[in-house]
Amino acid sequence: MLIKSKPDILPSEITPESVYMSRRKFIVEGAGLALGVAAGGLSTQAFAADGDGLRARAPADVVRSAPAPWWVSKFASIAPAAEGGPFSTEETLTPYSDVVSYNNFYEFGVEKGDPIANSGRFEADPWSVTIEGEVDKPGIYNLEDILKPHALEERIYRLRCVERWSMVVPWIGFPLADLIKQFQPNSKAKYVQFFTLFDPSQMPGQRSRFTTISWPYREGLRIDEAVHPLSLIAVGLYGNYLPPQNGAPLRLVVPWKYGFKSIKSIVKIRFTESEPETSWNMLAPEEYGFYANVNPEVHHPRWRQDMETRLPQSLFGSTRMKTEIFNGYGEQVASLYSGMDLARFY
Ligand SMILES: Nc1nc2c(c(=O)[nH]1)N[C@H]1C(S)=C(S)[C@@H](COP(=O)(O)O)O[C@H]1N2
Ligand SMILES: [Mo]
Repeated sequence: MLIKSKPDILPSEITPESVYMSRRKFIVEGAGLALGVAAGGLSTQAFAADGDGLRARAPADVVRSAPAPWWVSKFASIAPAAEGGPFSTEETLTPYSDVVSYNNFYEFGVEKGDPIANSGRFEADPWSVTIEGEVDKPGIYNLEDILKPHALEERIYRLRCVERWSMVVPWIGFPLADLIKQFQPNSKAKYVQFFTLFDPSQMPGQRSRFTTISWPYREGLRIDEAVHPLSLIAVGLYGNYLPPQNGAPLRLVVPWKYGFKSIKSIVKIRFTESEPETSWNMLAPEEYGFYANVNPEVHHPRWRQDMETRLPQSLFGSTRMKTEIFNGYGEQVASLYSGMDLARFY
């Protein structure tokens, strides 16, 4: 079959997920990233001096002026990421202004600029997380209890969206494995499922008539994927706390899987014996599988997955690059899938 090669990625190609939400809308990308930052209430006040030593810092002129949540005090002791190690790429970081203004967070709207525009008053503090299912220490834990035992670290990961764009983001967080150990799943726990906050009063996307996601947004991992050292619970980025549009106050980051697995603003974690429901799979099972490992050979029915555009996009074009198996983390994660047919378990 002849595949027409295109000179560059088209806006219509990098917004497929929103097609479900509003088929009639055409989406204009890229322009107005800087405006989006202004509209989202970011100010020129510098981020407090906590976190000295972190390698990657948000530029002072684009950081939120809102009172920093208390957990930012933990950032002071974070060591900078050791570049080039197994946990941090040396690739050029995607600028902070893009990371916080070009987002998928359908709870706040389906367009890339919606999350920053609509999440300015989002309340991420106080926050609690319910732990339930096949676990020895179920309960409702406040964020402090969840964060207290863990040392935070910086990790610089690639993030590859199924829409064929990618970023390089310096996260702050701790291994999901450590959080799982904290709550002691029992021997029946074969999977772990995550849920995002459901609060239509704060999340306009959950009130939308066009919505086809059955809220709350949910995701899941096999337990061996969840305890893999690359799986991260992030509470910050660029030396600062997570802005709401990136999933405040805590989110998952699974760098070898498509971005939709990296669920934001988690309020519930459930340990299960069987494979849990996941939002995009519920919506379109032929297009979005449970595994969703980045794979240049297994194409989404509407979009090839062998290339990606690295953000930022500029007026002069953008960086197209080859997509790597497991998003470049194959050496570390391929063994999780040995013997599995990755085309069948997409
Ligand atoms: N709750 C929730 N989590 C979500 C999403 C969402 O719509 N809702 N979008 C996902 C998708 S498709 C991507 S690509 C990443 C984007 O993360 P970022 O905006 O921090 O770059 O978040 C993921 N997590
Ligand atoms: Mo995505």
